[in-house]
Amino acid sequence: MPARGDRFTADLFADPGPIDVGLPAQQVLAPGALLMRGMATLPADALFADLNAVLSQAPLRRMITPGGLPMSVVMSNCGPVGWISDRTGYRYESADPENGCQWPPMPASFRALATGAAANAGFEGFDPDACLINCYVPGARLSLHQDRDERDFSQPIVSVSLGLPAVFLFGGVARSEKPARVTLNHGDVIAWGGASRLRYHGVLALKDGQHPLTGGCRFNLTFRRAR
Ligand code: MD6
Ligand code: FE
Repeated sequence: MPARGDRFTADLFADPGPIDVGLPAQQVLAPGALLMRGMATLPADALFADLNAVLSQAPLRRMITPGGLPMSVVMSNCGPVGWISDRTGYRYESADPENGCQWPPMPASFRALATGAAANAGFEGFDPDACLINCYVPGARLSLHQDRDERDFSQPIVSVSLGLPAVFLFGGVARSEKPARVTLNHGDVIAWGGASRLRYHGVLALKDGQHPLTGGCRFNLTFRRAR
């Protein structure tokens, strides 16, 4: 005759079956590089509204590489300085070359997310002066590169993904190192610096899709301390 407690005991230790634990909230990609899944999901609507206001002042445009090729990603900037590329090279400029005006101010929503993400990743006091806005439509890609146009490599970079997913290539500090592939989804944020600051990285050609917030494209915001 079973004792009264057995029923409880059986339930307590019963196999609950498969549980969907989802993706890990945070993932160290390499020393100094932290992926924070979904960190920008909650503020995404506000970020996107602010993004559209910025783009009404400084529209997306196709920049030309120093080699003379048009980039497939269209870009703009906000903040005190903006990253540009043309036949004479890559650099930061305080004025938009399209209209000679200062780049639009960095929205408070952008800054708060960037500094919060940096602090969470161990980069306290990050004070970005540039936000590069990248827009990918299907087929657009970014070839393997290092971000090295900034003055102080002790400062991290914070990257925010909005809209369609993309496959991010995360390489080593040598171009020859085979990059890892990391899918970046809507709301994902990466902070990277330290030993990872000069890692090669890129984005594979965007796949077709529709996202409820951004439609048929992916936006990436990268925050830097350029000067
Ligand atoms: C992108 N990101 O995700 C392009 N650079 O669309 C970058 O080039 C990048 O995500 C430096 C740090 C993080 C990044
Ligand atoms: Fe980059």
